[in-house]
Amino acid sequence: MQEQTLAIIKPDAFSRNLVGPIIAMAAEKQLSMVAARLLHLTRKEVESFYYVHRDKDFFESLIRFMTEGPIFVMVLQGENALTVWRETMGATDPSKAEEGTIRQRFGESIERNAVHGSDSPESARFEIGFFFTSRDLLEGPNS
Ligand code: 3AN
Repeated sequence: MQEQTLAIIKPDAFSRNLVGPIIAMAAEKQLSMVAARLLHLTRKEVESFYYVHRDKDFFESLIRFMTEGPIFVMVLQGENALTVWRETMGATDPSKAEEGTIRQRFGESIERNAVHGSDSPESARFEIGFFFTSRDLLEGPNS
């Protein structure tokens, strides 16, 4: 099934110039970029984006991390894009991520784990809509 997922290259990876290598890893898995933006999130934006985690102990620290520098946000499209991108990222905790995954290669800790990917079709819809309008998508269902 053709799907679209939201992917973020987080501040830790962006600041280490890892946008290129990470995009290359997505392309190797036949995921196409259909929208992209470079931005520096505000505290309010991170609070809204990660609102499902608002009650977690790590929420405040996650906000600090996600606002510390620019991020690269993109919509990736392809066959089973949600699963394929999550497999390409690896486990949330880089020390548990499989060999060759993005987080195993580039993640520094469970928090500073280089990338984000939507975890369900509902999250993908919310997250894509959070950053993009249908006009921003090159070849989406609405174009
Ligand atoms: P994933 O990004 O693998 O879907 P989530 O949705 O559980 O993981 O967590 C969202 C983000 O919150 C993670 N990418 C990570 O930056 C941070 N995070 C998750 N669990 C922890 C934790 N136990 N301690 C610190 N930060 C965490």
